Amino acid sequence: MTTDGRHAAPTSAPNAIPMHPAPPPPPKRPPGQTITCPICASTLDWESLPLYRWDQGAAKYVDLKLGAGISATQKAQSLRTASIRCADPEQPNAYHYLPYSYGRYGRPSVYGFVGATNSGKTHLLTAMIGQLEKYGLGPGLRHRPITLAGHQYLKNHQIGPFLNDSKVIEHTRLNSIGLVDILAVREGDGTERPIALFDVAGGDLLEIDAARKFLDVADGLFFVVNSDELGGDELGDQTFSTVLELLEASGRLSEVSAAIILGKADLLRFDDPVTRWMRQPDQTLDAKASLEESADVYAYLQVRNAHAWTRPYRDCRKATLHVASATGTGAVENGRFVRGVRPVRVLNPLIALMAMTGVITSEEAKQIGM
Ligand SMILES: Nc1nc2c(ncn2[C@@H]2O[C@H](COP(=O)(O)OP(=O)(O)OP(=O)(O)O)[C@@H](O)[C@H]2O)c(=O)[nH]1
Ligand SMILES: [Mg+2]
Ligand SMILES: [Zn+2]
Repeated sequence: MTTDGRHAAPTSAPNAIPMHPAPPPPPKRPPGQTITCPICASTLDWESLPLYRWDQGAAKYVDLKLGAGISATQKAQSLRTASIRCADPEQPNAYHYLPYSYGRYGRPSVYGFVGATNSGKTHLLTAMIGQLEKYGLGPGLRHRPITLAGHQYLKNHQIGPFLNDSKVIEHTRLNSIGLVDILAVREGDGTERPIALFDVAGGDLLEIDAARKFLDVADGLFFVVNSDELGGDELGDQTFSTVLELLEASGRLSEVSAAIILGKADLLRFDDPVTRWMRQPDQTLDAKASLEESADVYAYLQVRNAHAWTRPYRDCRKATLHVASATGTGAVENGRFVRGVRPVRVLNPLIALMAMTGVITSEEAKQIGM
């Protein structure tokens, strides 16, 4: 999908590609709950919207007809890859399409990545989803992908080449809507809660209104500090301040939680306390350790004269700070990380954000974030 309301070819719009069977029955959506469109912020009564499907041959969205005679399995399969259409209120006759699964399970908790171009957002997100697939979220937490077709596409075209073949991921296409994946998360025997992950090109965050519309619905943000740029600009990352100012202007700053990630931490592996935290376990829900790590990273950023990068910690509703590396290594030759890829502590920020935004609600989770 493109931000100007036209739709892109499905090869670049993973959610549009139907390819994966195995239907799990969806939990019921809370009755009467509306969903806010993450692209234009319209309020949508999800179940009343007509359904569409991507027609590969015609290269466009067409009406999805669920004939009266189809079986429950066929219907579930069609719905899993169906889309809904939203009419952009600001652009007459402009439409955009969202996966039907996006709002099917209730209002998703929306998380986005914020940081300048090259800060490492997409590698971090990819490593996060990859590690999640491999190791899960840790004790007491379960997850499953909701947009199965989109998730499969992501696995085949981004996560696999990155984790298995150590391939460098390309910069995020400018002017593209950044919904990357939707997951359902369940804590113990509790209800499943959907989370939606957004990745936007750093350049778009600074300039393109449409690309940052998801800020109107965001519950949590990963602010990615580029370790390679520390000390380079004392004013910090301009995308951080731009996003925080936009949230303040719309009165949403007090609703949004933040996980500040000192990313590409492999570049700082000889600095204490970075080296110490890199050796600590991932997939942990531990309020005491989280507070200690936050305090250490905060202090480290102060020492490195990077005070401005800690602003989300002061401004947002709740916040934590983390040490993480998407790749574990930096050297690149011919589009590959030459020493292979070994993500370090990429899941803790996700778990912390889920705790801060109320997706997980145990006593320990409630104590995460200041
Ligand atoms: N050393 C090291 N380098 C990394 C790591 N993650 C990413 N990089 C490098 O940083 C570059 C940029 O990473 P991206 O994930 O594309 O950055 P981005 O923030 O998504 O950039 P835009 O899409 O342009 O906004 C990559 O090409 C990698 O070479 C990491 O964990 N460690
Ligand atoms: Mg990117
Ligand atoms: Zn919309």
